[in-house]
Amino acid sequence: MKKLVIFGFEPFGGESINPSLEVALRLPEVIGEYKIISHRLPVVFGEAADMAMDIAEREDADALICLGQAGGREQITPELVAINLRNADIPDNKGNHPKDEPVVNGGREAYFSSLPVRKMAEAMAERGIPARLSYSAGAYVCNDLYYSLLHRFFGTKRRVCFIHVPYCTDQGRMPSMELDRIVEGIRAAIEAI
Ligand code: PCA
Repeated sequence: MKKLVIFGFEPFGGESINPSLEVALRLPEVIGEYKIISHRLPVVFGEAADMAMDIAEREDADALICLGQAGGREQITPELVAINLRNADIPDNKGNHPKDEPVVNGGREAYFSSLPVRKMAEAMAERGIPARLSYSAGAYVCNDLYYSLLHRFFGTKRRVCFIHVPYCTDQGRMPSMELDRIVEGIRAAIEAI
């Protein structure tokens, strides 16, 4: 059976939960032809990526799906692009706040996802889950992780994508989505790989 590692982030920015982690932990053990393995990552530039790369190698993952919270978004948004830029409007969980730095010195400007993100967005929408493709994962820790994984695993069997999710209803912020609905969406997205 193929292995899919799914990453969720710890809370950040004053929140007590991060829906990305809650979703990663609620997925079934098997989806389609994939065994699902969930891991939690720190919201820290560089550290999240180093940890994720180690886990991907250790698990010999075939696919890597990173989830992250995108407060303010109304839909689940698979990300098409990762850019070689770090920029923080708020410090990460270790107080780093880089300004316009590269993720990888000398790395190319951007990578496209190596998983079929448009198809994944469409699969969610067909199930009635609010979803659309996004063309910017920002320049914070999520993009840092996404760029690092695509850079490291470019041309290998390990395919990678990033999916931003809205706040979940339990966070008491708007706009938001029920956790169960986000789980259903991510499941539909994985089935579409
Ligand atoms: N969202 C942040 C980092 C961690 C998370 O869940 C981001 O979009 O960069």
